[in-house]
Amino acid sequence: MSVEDYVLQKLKNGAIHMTLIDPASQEPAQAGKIAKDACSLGTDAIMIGGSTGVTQENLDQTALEIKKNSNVPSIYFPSGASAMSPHCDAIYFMSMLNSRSLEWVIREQVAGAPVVKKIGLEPLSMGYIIVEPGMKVGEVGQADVIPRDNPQLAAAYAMAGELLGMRSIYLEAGSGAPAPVPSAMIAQVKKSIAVPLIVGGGIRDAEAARAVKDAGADVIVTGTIVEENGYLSRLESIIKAIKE
Ligand code: 1GP
Repeated sequence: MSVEDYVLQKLKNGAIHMTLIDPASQEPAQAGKIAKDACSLGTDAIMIGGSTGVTQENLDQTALEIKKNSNVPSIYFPSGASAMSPHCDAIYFMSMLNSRSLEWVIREQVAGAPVVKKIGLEPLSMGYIIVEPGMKVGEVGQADVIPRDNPQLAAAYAMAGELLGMRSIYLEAGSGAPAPVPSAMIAQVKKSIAVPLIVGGGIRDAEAARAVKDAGADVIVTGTIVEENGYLSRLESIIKAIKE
């Protein structure tokens, strides 16, 4: 089964959780351990990526360890075309829709497309929208961040992505954001599109995860918490809140 079909199948039973692991944040063996723990707690997929510091080497090694230690698909969440790994099951083939720079809207994709085709990575087409504060990814991506009090603008971007043929939309507050994407914005985007809605950035506890899910997110992404000591119980309660 393709990764896209796997995700769509899962979504028939409700919202799902994805664990984001940044290859630049720990040794590959630790990434493997995190993936194993996350799988045992019921995460539905592992995303691999980070805004800075991802190299071909740390990506390949991390992806291999994750594959060895997990029983869910691994999806590369790229920060550009410079690193690409055949050891992931799929790649978010994504465009940062609200970047001011053509680099992140289309040029990296032009550089990466021939490689994705060549190594046969399954592409998961996605429109990436950065919401205030945007954190590192907003800065690196030169995003015109969506103001937190402007859900209509977020929805218009999401609709544009969908009408361009993108098969999922990601609302991103930025890794480590002080608060997740506002519920009103998630709800407005959700009712404006028919493709799966991914939401991430700043989700650190079960209460926040539940709010994001209740607002309409289909896929809830957490990253930073697994980089902290004693992440097991926190991750467990987040995944439970999403699945209940
Ligand atoms: C970043 O949305 C993800 O792309 C995860 O964010 O690290 O804040 O969980 P956190």
